[in-house]
Amino acid sequence: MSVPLELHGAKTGNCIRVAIALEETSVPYDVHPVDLATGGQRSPRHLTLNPLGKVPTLVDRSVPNQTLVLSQSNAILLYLAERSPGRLLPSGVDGTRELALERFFYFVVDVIAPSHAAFFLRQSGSEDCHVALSQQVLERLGVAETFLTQMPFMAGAEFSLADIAALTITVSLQDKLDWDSYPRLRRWFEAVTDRPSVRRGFRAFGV
Ligand SMILES: N[C@@H](CCC(=O)N[C@@H](CS)C(=O)NCC(=O)O)C(=O)O
Repeated sequence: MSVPLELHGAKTGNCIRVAIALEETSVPYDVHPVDLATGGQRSPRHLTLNPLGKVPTLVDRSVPNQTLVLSQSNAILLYLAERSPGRLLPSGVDGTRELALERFFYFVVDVIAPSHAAFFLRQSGSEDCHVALSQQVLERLGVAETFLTQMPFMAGAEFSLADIAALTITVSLQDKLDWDSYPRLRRWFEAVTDRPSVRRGFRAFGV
């Protein structure tokens, strides 16, 4: 019998992306909730897994005597893609895999990371910088409209890591987007949020 993976995390974008990837690949996993509100991420138990005191953390005990612990959400996503060939990244050598990776990194580096920075700027009282960076994040998300010109998903004919990366940030910005300007993005959003794996991933840490 296969040993379920352990996903230690909470209801955050970084953790939900991992849960969606696990659901999409049908890999058995157990959720280990970490209560961020009460500092569970800094508990001695969690720190033995992730000394940075962050979530998500994935533990794979499926290979005897070789427990694998990963604590960067994007490294986890790439690991899951390698573990299930063809499910989260195209496996062909025709450029489709490279496009999926390019778009995945676009959302992770050019949209999600500055969005986190904008949140930090607001918390630290830099309102002008927060507003300017938030506007740029929205514009960059809007670029996704061009990715969808001839394809149903962010990087082609198949759902991939690029869609997972685009999804959680779109959910968090959905009230700020001028949807009428982005008809393809709207169609994509409606389709991917309706996927059973995505629905289950969003519910992994509770509704
Ligand atoms: N680069 C890390 C960031 C991890 C991270 O910042 N996690 C947040 C939740 S999404 C966290 O653990 N916050 C609690 C804290 O910083 O105390 C990743 O992508 O996994």
